[in-house]
Amino acid sequence: MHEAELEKLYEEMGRNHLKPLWAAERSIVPVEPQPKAVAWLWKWSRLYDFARRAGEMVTLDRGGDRRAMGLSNPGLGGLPYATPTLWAAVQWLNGREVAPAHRHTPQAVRFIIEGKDTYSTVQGDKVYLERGDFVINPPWYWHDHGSEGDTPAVWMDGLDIPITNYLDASFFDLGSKEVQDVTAVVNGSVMKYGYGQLRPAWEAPCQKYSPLSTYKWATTERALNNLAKADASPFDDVALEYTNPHTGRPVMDTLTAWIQMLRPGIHTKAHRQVNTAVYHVFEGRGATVIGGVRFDWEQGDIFVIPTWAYHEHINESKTERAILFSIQDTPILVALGKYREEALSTGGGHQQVKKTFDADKVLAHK
Ligand code: 1HN
Repeated sequence: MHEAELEKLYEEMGRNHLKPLWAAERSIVPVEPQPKAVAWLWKWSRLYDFARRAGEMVTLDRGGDRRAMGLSNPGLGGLPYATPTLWAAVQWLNGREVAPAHRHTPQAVRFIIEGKDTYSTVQGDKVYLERGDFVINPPWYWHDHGSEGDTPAVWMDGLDIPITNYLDASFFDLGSKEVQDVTAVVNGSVMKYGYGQLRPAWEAPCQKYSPLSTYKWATTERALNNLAKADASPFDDVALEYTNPHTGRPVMDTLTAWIQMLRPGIHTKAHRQVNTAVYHVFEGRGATVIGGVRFDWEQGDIFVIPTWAYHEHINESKTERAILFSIQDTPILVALGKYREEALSTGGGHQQVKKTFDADKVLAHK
């Protein structure tokens, strides 16, 4: 009698759009995160080939104005997102091509993989880009890109599109000018603000967004080499976060970016965090063990670390460094009071490797 009455109660509640917590409490408030996104790796050879073919076949116009190929995490049911909070892509720009000016509320960063005679103009600040440069694009800032030479440019984009759409906060403005007016001297923000510990004396500090639109590779590499001589993290080896030099804070409210060097012979300790990350292998080869699965990587590959998964990095080369660029959603978790991290306490800080990742084999099993 009791069972049937209870069923009836739940059924009536359902018809009135009510859901009893007690009947599904652990799925509504899990004991720990139950991420749907999975650890994954995309090989550069394939990413590059697809992007190059799109470069031959797809023209840029004001309807589709960026040739960006988004990474779609196989755990997210076909959504075009790398993680629940991060959109990441490989973007291809042909020589002598322009990606026209527009602006939007999603916040963006770019990391240049290949580029010669390529520029980005962000809110009137035109900066020429080279391999290893890092570019920021605050929300609602105008931006256009162009290639003035004959060679293509390729970069990785990171945007907070998933969280912007979750919050129903996306706005996009195509504007009327294909190319923005350049309002400062070319490479101006790098020359003015590229020496983080020194600031033009007559200006106030930039509190909200970094005054520097492009972080040049030469400066980044010098910082990595010097940090390697002074200190390193047991979990991430020689790791640097890109910051607003005037505040020390991450460059965006919703995402941050790191550059890290794994020195020859390094095997870091495992830890896990409540955040998600998309890594691009800028240089070298090595492996990252994520949740007990070994992901071998080489230059250009892109891989995802989902939330709350133990991960550790390995560079087995005796002579060559490996360099990883990553975007991470940590600022959102920190701002909302939900960030946690934990070191692996067993196995001397190292995970047991249960298998090696092979995208084609995983797909074959499906
Ligand atoms: C965008 O403006 C860029 O400027 C890249 O390079 C990716 C994805 C969605 C909307 C705007 C870019 C984008 C984007």
